[in-house]
Amino acid sequence: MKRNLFLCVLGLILNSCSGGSSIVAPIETPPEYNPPIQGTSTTCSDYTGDLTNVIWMDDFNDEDYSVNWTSIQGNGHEYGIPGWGNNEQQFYTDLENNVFVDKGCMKITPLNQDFNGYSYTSAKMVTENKVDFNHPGRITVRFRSPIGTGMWPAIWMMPLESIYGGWPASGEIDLVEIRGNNMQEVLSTIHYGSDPSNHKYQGGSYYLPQEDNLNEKFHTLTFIWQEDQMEFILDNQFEVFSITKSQLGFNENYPFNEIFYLIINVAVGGNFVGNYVNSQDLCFNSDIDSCNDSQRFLIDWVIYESL
Ligand SMILES: [Ca+2]
Repeated sequence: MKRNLFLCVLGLILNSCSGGSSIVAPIETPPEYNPPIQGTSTTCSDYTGDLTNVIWMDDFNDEDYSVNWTSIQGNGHEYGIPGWGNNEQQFYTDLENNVFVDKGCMKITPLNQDFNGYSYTSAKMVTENKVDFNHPGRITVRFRSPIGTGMWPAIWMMPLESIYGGWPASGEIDLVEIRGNNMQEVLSTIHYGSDPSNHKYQGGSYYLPQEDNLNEKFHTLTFIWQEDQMEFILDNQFEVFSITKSQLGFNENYPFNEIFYLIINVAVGGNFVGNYVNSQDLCFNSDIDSCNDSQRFLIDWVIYESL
């Protein structure tokens, strides 16, 4: 996804501020598309696993999410990075139609909605200055993806203090990125490099069978975070990606042993999804009552454990 101020503008010029997302995973095969399933409001679960090692968790049983999460506004202009550095087309709001907690889930809804000169609205939720994450630890998110061409749901992390410099020098950790027109692919990626012109990334993807697709079933992604080592596991069994400091070739300024915060959002359009949006795949703010949860990003719970 995206990041930092004027360095990022430079990154735009150099076509390197996308968080690499557009670079990391060009569309390799024609995506399989299924029309949204019809359904009513989804009832989510309560976490039932072992609580022994829990440092922090959010099961989204409180309608007021603001204890743990802040809703970021805008399209990036305020941060000097229009389109959030990726040519994204949405304007983020904290309006209930874009983000709310319901039946045990946080639900993010990308919408057709004219707003401040943009054609789409959505939500971007961050734990910055509310919940910190560090190694050694394990972060697991249970989620279900919206389906639709142009949607870009993501669960990722940025450094709380960019002590090695602006993006990407202080790192970026993408736990989950999904293209809304491909419900079988999960991508995990890390970004680093001394400056935007030297942006580097490493990542992997896992392809689910159609019967286990991301839109019809919940999945979990676990980020196992150790000193000089990171591992991304889907559904507690499939490795999406793993990497070590030595594999990355770091001797110093390795940025991934620092404190990060969590981000959950749905972008609309942008380089990662090929800059094409099928607006009919998104709900309409003018007809919000007919919007169903298959077109929303559902976050059932987030759990942060010690190792
Ligand atoms: Ca829940």
